[in-house]
Amino acid sequence: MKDAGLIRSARPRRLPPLLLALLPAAALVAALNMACGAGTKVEPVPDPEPGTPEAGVVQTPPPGAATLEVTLTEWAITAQPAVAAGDVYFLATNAGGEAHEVVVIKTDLAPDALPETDGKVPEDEVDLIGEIEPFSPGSKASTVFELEPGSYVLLCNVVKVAEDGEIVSHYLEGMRTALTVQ
Ligand SMILES: [Cu+2]
Repeated sequence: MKDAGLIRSARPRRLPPLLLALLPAAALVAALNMACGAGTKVEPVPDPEPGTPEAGVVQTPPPGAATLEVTLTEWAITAQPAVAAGDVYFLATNAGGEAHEVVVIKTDLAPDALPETDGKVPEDEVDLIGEIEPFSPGSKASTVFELEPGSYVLLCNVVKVAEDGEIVSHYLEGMRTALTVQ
């Protein structure tokens, strides 16, 4: 600092810890405001689920596993229609603007014919294999399931309740697709 002598008597230019802690949140709010366009008032939308979904975690596929790439958007879940039985490495990409999940169900029912209550497929009333928990837009997540031959459905079981009470069911909006394991 070549001009240190000039400000020797000045107090250190450091922000109080509380302000420092608030800076990231303030930057985020500013970024969100910008994303919504200048002059747009941002109304907070309550989230029925605790916490905000985080970015997905991608693991290395185990040797010998078949890979199934899954893409999530509003409102579709897409994947190749068939995959080989055994270890299946699910690699999911959230290409949408909201958090989504991947639920794997073994069923002979059509993807749009599963039981449904208040927009959700009751996971205790179906043969649930497992799921990738909701993860944030723009990220990827992976998991491995050992699948036997048969018919399956992949779906997103997220249900959002807006401030006005309107229910948005990702399943009912169309986030469901069939998968055949051979
Ligand atoms: Cu979804």
